[in-house]
Order: sequence, then structure tokens, then C-alpha cells
Amino acid sequence: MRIDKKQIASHNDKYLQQHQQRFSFSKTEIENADAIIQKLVEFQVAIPSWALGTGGTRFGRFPGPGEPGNLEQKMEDVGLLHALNRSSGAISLHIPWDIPKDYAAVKKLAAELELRFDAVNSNTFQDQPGQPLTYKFGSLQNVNKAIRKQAIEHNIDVIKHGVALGSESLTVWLADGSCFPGQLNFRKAFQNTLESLQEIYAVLPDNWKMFVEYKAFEPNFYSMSVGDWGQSLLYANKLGPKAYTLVDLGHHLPNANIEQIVSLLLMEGKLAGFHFNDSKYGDDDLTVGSIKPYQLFLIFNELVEGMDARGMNHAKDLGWMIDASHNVKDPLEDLLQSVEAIMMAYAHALLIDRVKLNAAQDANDVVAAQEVLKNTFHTDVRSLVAEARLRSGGAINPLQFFRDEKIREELTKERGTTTIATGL
Ligand SMILES: [Mn+2]
Repeated sequence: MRIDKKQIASHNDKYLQQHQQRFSFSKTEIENADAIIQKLVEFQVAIPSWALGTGGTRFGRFPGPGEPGNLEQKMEDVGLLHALNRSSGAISLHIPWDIPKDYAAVKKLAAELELRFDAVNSNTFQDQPGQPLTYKFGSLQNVNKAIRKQAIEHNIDVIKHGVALGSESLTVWLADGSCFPGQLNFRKAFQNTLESLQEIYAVLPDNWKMFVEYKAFEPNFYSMSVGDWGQSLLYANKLGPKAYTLVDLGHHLPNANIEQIVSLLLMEGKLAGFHFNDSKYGDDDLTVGSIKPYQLFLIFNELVEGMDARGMNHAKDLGWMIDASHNVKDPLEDLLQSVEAIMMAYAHALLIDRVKLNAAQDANDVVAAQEVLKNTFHTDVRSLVAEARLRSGGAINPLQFFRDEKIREELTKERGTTTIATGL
């Protein structure tokens, strides 16, 4: 289904007065509101195709109605989000779950929905039907060369699909690792992984980037072959200039200082991909900003500061993506909340008085430095984010629109109650 622009206009009419009151108050507090709004308008967060349906846990899955059942419907869902918030103008595909049958038709649909194709994602964490060799004991790291070869060829295949769609990056997340001490020789596992990545890197088009994603644990529980940012950076440095580290917020051990990791990776010019989510314990796949919004703000502070230091374009020079799964919420509602949380954290980071912060840092004035961050964090930027949406043709309150217009009910009428969005 597509959202009618008239529907959005009448929604905005209804909430305009209230919004304007809030916004005019915010402008009294925020000096450079228009410049911040312009940056918010430009900022886009990619939606992964696997986040559009109900995820599950290893104990079960409780599907919701009206899930997208094919690639075209997944794209329509992202188009729907983008129509409402004007900040979700990209989709990230998962191969083999989303193999396009007709590239031209898929590209045409993307153009109609004003979407571009973000990073393509390979999958060697599960065996596909008919696949000759199993990834039970790893893929790119496997002691068996034939298995490594199969995994390399899969990644090359993913690049080909991406090229055909106009994508410009490959994300490699490996489930590889070991569950028990003694199972793996760490050095051999690293070498095998590196050699496999080198073969994939060799066929990467010149304008492409390879994102090496790391994860501390799960599905392997003793060691992971790309377990932390140090290992990812090691691979990226050895691979070459087109390889970068990807930071997924949920892929750290508890209490890791992610903001510091981000700062140093940017300093090294080796951060290029970013996955948003939130967690209380581990890789919990919770809505970004739902548990630790202050940490999200601190991370964005470093992202903005570090990107500015290198003259990077906030909107274009990093691959921003949500990577979460929804067990109990409507996926589209969750994604609207997620994008809202990201935009707020970004707006807050843009709001920081850097002159004041730098002066406080240089004077060892710990209290003043903390005050700059705290005061910024407590400034209400919701109306700024809403104004950015309004100026770019979106809805003042996307979530309210989704409920008022009974979007899920409409999708359910169209698709039924048994469609499944993910390949898990
Ligand atoms: Mn991820």
C-alpha cells in the first residue's frame, strides 16, 4: 500500500497548531535551529529488510498480521516509513532472503518509493536448502577449504546482486567462532578468515566498501572470529582501503565504552558502517534509545565531532542502518520509534556548544564539560525533528498517523495473517 499525500496533509492540519506552539518555544532555546533542521532533513537511516517482520528468539516466534511476504512488499513497507518520516530513504537487503527476480522492476519500484539500496548483507550463519556443505563449524574460518570456498562464492554472489541494484557496500557479519576451549586454533581461524575476506575483497568494485562487522558473542559462546573492534580493525587494515569496521551497538560486552571506540575508529578513517539498536544485557535487539538514550547521545556526540574533524558528510559518508528485531511490537511502529530516537540523538549532538566544551576540556574543568553535555541532552528537540519532517513532506507525528489511519489493519487486509518476512 502507498500513503496518499492528501492523508499526510490532513494529518498535519490536525496537529499543526500544537506543533507550531512547541516549535516556537524551542526556537527561543535553540539558536541555530534552521541549520540543525536542514541537517536533519538530509540525514537518512537505512531500514534492513529483516526488521519488517516479527523476529523471534530461540524459544519461539509470535508472528503478527500483515507482514511483508516478498521483496516488493518489504520495499513498500520501507516506502511507507519514508513517506511518513522522510528519513528512511534506503533499504538494506539480505541475501539469500531477498534475491530480486527482476532487477529492472525492483529498481523501478525503489525509484517510485524514493528509496536507494544500502549495503547488501551476506548470510553464512545458516545453511540454505540444497546447500552442499554446512556452516555448522564456521564459514570463512572453516578448517575445510571447500566450505570456505562456498562461503566466498556466496559473498561474491551477494556483491553481484548489489551491483545490479546500485548498492555500494557489502556487510560481512560472521557467526564464525567456537563454543568450547580447544575447538579452534585462534591463529589459524584468523588466517583462514583473512584469506577468505581477501578473496572477496579482490572482486569488490572500486566504488564499493566492505564493512567488517564484529560481535562479542552469540551464536558462538567461547570465541568469535571477529569478536571486537580490534579484530575488525585488524582485518580492515590488512584488507586495504575499501575495508572498514562496522559498529553495531548491540555487539559489545556490557558497559563497553562505545563512544570511545567510535571516536578512535573515526580518527583512523576506518569507521564506515553503523547499526542502531539498544540492549540491556547483550545483543537484545531492542528499539534504539529505549534503554540507554544518554549513551546514544554520547555516541552521536563522538560521531559528529569525529566526522567534522575529518571533514566528512554526516549524511553520506557513513552507512547508517537500524539493525533490530521485534518480538512484541509492531515492526513498523518500532521502526518509526527507532528513527525518531536516532534523529533526536543526532539533533542533540548538533546542538552541543563545541567551543564551550573544548574550552572546558582544555581547562580540565570537568564540571563545566559535563554540564555542556547534560544541558544539551535535556533540551527538548522533539519539535525540531517534527519540523524537519514537516519541511520535507512527512507527517508531524508518524506514529499517530500509523494508528489513526489504521495502517496495519490495511496491510493485513491486503496480505493476510500468515505471511513471513524473514528467512529464519
Ligand atoms: Mn548488525
